[in-house]
Amino acid sequence: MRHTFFCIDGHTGGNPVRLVAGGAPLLRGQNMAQRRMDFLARFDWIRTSLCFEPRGHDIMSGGFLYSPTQDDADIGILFMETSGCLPMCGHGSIGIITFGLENGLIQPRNPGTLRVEVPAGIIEVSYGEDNGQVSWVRLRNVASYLAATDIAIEVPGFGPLRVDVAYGGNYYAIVEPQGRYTGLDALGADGILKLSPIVRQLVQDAFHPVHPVESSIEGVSHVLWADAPNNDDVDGRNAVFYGQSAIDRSPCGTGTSARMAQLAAKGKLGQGDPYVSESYIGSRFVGRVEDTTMLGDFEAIIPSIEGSAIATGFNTLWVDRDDAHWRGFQVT
Ligand code: PYC
Repeated sequence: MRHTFFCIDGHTGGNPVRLVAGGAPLLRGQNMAQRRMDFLARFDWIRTSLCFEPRGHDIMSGGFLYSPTQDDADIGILFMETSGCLPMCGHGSIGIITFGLENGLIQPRNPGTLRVEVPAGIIEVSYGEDNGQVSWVRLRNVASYLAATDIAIEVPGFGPLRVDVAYGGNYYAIVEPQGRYTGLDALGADGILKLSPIVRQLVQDAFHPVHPVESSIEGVSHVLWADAPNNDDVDGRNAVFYGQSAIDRSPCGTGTSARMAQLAAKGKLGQGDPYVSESYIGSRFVGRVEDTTMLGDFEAIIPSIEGSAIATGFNTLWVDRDDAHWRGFQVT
């Protein structure tokens, strides 16, 4: 049996985005959070076959467009990546919205703006167009907050670290320079890939966050290594680790939102403040603290993230069940 998926491939700030424009399954659920759980229960092979080798790789991510469940939303997005189906993905949203608009798959009610339903909630989007191409996308993200501070862990062979956990659409363990972590350049990609799964596991063992409103969102999935800027026009650098072996090539929309929430909670960012975030490869998102709010009992911010995406081509992929590796595989 052969399944065919028509994809638009591209990247946001260097990180891959695969928009599955044809072949998405029909999902059950009253909202995108329930549809996410239905997809994971019944169709996760679509994610693994399109994200893992041989059709994808350790860093692959993307998603699907769905009709929204709420009358006032324009479109729904379900995200996929190597680690699962994220409640929210910033670079993925920017890419999916760009490719969806450029190819007529998203029809905005009011050109220039969109209300987008994602599993983590509603994101308000504005965008600019130039000759049929989307030149920028700004997301008003979901409420983001600092969930825990100063979690003490001991990383074997590396030493002690104190880590905060913040939410920006996913839960992030945030490591600031301290002790033997002197910054991204000294740690390098090898160090990030080696230490991050250990840090994530130690933080997971110490603290299990659950979203105050949407209980299907839980657990620390990503590690954000924060660093000082190395340019006057940047506010902070980061390297975000996800899945088994991925460093986000973009500045990570939900990671930057979590970082802004952490800084805001510590009085280092205020309402209206911009935050230019730079990735491991030097690509940038422009963040801003748009508003403050409450998320359950937590003080939270509404961050925005602006960036741009580039499509690199159409990609028609087959998944043939006679192939011994039809679900895809990862080499760890
Ligand atoms: O941009 O939010 C993001 C993201 C999450 C994982 C990789 N990128």
